[in-house]
Amino acid sequence: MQRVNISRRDFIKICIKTTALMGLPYGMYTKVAEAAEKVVKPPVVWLHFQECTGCSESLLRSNHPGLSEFILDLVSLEYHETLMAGSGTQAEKSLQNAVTEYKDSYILVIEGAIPTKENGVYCQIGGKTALELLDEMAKNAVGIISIGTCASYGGIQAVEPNPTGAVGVWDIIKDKSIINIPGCPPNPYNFLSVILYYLTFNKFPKLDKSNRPLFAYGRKIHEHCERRPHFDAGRFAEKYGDEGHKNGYCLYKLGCKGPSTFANCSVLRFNDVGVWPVSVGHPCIGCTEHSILFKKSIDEKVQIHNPTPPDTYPTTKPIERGKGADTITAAVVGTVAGAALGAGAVLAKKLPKEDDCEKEN
Ligand code: FSX
Ligand code: SF4
Ligand code: F3S
Repeated sequence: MQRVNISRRDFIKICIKTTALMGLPYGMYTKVAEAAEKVVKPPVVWLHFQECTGCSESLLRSNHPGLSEFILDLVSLEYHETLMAGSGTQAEKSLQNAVTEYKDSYILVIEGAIPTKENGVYCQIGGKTALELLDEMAKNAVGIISIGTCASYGGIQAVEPNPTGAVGVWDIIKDKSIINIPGCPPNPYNFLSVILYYLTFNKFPKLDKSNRPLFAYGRKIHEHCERRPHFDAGRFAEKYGDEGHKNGYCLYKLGCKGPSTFANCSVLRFNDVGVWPVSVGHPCIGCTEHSILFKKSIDEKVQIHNPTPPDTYPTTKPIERGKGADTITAAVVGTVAGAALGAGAVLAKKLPKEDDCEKEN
């Protein structure tokens, strides 16, 4: 760690943060740290298919001291087209060497979707299609991590009419543990935590029905959103740049998919400066949800309850002392309607959810 400029203090801080993220008791961070210090690193083969490389970028451009170095030091990266120094036949040889040397023990990381039409001709590396490469490399892997929404579910490539027949890894490989870490791009800490979980417990974490680690995707972002009090009080931004938007009101009416999106963005945040889409005024577009991302337009509202116009979204104004009853009534109606929306969300939370189911992996 010192070699890659990570101080003991930073090392412990990252271990504590990931321990909390994995939902483990605080004291477990010592076990996580021990696992991270293991001399034998798990070999990782990382393949790129149809994607923008944003997943690797988000991991490498993190500005937390040494996070990318930390991640890259945890594993033995045998092959990664964007990062490796070798190219051409030299690179292909290192891929074959990895398969021979680490048969049945390497973790296969896939970034990007896999085109399936015309026998997969739309993505080829070293003369092999992504389909062939995935099939070949999956056979001898101990497990597969699909990083990003593209590798998990097809992502932007799979948008109708999906000209290349792009799909996610789990649509093709059926006989391996597949851990989906969706997000476009995903938070690097979620990837780091899956690796640390594997190193600590020698198995992959529990997954939801969409094969996402429950510790990271077990709750809706709406539950911990800082704009939630505005949602509950019926205070919404109506248009970009209006007073509500400037005042940090809830973005539901601008199409925020937070009430239907399972992810930890509102808690974990991005770039180590505490931001996430909603905090900077953009509605969540549900980038971790295969039924939402690129399927619902940005301004389309997700259903929370059956709205009963016209008082579902009343205009709300701050209650000012000494003002007429109208203003107060508007605010009170707004609060009641907002509470109804909130109650709808709470009720929905108690109903069985598609992703509530846990899977042993
Ligand atoms: Fe996809 Fe990754 Fe979106 Fe890009 O490479 S998840 S297009 S941000 O980054 O695969
Ligand atoms: Fe936050 Fe969006 Fe939920 Fe509003 S709808 S509280 S902005 S997650
Ligand atoms: Fe994606 Fe929504 Fe989080 S768009 S990054 S799931 S806030």
